[in-house]
Amino acid sequence: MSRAVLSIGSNLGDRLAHLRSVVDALGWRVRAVSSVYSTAPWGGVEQQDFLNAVVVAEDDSFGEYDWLALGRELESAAARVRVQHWGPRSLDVDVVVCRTDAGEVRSDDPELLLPHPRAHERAFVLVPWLDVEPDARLTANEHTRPISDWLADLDEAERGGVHRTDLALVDHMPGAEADAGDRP
Ligand code: PH2
Ligand code: MG
Ligand code: MG
Repeated sequence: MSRAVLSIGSNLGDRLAHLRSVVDALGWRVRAVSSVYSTAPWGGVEQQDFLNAVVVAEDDSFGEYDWLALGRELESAAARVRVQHWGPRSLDVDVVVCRTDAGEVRSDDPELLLPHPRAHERAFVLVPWLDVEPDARLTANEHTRPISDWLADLDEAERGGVHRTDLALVDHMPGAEADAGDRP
């Protein structure tokens, strides 16, 4: 079993379509999809607001690098443009945490740091994640705490920049339906 929490974001082009492309590509792997949030840019680069969401996905045959590879493929497919570190992008897919039968994956690989080392500082990750896994815990700086506690520690300004929208990534929660047909 491999279960990943993916943070997805876009602030260029058709932002909602870019986020939807992730849910569509994940297909039967999707277990939960958060609301879509409009979020003030984090990281000090002046740029357009983002749309952000969190998706939980499972695939027995996947390891953590498979989630990374799939995320990168989808970023390319969205013709990702990134000129500046932490700057505007058409689609960003980040693996926040990954759990396998062996437990939670920890990775020091600079290409795939797990758990994501900045997730606990980002309301645009924690708020949508709470929608889909209200009891989730996250390790940062050697502390493992409920994500609601990490969120409570953030500045009011940081939390206040994250607004739930009426936009949706799925019309209904995915289940055993027609497009589940490619499940192995
Ligand atoms: N992604 C970044 C940098 N800043 N800010 C928001 N609000 N949402 C993002 O997804 C985001 C960001 C780098 O990945
Ligand atoms: Mg990112
Ligand atoms: Mg990224």
